[in-house]
Amino acid sequence: MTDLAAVKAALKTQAVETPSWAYGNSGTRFKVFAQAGVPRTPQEKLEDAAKVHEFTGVAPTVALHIPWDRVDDYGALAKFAEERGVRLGAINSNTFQDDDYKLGSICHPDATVRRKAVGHLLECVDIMDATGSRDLKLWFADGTNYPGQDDVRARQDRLAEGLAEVYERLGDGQRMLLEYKFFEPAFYSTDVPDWGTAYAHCLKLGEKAQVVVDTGHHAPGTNIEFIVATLLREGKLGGFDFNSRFYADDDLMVGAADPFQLFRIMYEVVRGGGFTSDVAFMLDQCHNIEAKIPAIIRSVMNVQEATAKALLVDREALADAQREGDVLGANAVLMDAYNTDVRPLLREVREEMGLDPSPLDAYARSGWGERIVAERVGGQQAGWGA
Ligand code: PSV
Ligand code: MN
Repeated sequence: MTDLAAVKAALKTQAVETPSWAYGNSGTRFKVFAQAGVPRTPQEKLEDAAKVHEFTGVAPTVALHIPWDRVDDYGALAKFAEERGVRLGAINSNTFQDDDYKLGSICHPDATVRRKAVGHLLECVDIMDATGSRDLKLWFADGTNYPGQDDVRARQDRLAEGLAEVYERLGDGQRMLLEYKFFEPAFYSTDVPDWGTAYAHCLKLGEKAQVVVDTGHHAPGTNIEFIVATLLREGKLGGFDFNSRFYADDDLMVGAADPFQLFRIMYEVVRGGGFTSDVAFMLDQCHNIEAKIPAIIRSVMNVQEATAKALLVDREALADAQREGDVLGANAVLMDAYNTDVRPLLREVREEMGLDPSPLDAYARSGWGERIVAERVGGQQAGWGA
């Protein structure tokens, strides 16, 4: 039997980090569709993120992307966030949008470009000092398009050297989260393509270096929950970038494409003790055609629902069935939890937290969506590169 009170208590402590870039305009390589009311500044992104937290109660931090969220005074930005009930979360670096990075950043064959990339990463740690952020999130667009284009092994050496310099700069309580992605923008080889490569680098660097699993960064059919279980077992799961994919790195709402996969992942998180550890649960999504704030609220709720189902798994009954080799019985225990309608439970949890049981309805009633459309007129809307 699962202890419902414990499940509820766990759900109340959940924290999902929303990404500042999800509030801005985004699109595909074909078109970025602008939406009315989109933030023009990092501060306006934080105002929107504060609304997501206000109505869900479980989205207390916001990830920043540098340079998209560059400001003169990061301490003041952190204060601005706190005044609205949220905090600044992971600092995401960007070594993929300058012309210099055509052949890579930290793995580039030219030492001058590598220095520039490492300089940017060190600047991100300076920003973390000012914002009080714990995590530096690293994703490298580095790789090659053609066999022979560069020495793939030398690129690994350059990567290790650059990462080591940044690692040395981390302060107490700060971490470096290394993200992998199997392809794109490079098409032949990618310098951090998979969890094994990320893990190998993190292991050598030390305990402040951890792996990030972006759920969209895998080939079709990859058993992501196995990766999660393995990284947790090794103490190397730093966090998630949640989103869902139908084809490649689609960045759609987490849990939209495959809620069962999200449940399986969250089950391994719960099973491996990751739910009560330092694993960062972040969203990394882009809302190209749908309303952004409701889509982010929906995504947070999808993570909550998958977590609730994972917490409801009768672990004792499962262990018994597994021990007895009861294949169908064990599968049934897992499926019973997955097939539970957890929406009434979550409504209760929200009421007990002093929230409206329906975050989306409460948001719609709040008038915030209409207010930002009316007030955010003129100026340059935030979007990729801004
Ligand atoms: C790369 O596709 C990525 O997932 C990294 O996390 C970046 O920081 C983010 O997208 C930018 O949207
Ligand atoms: Mn990501």
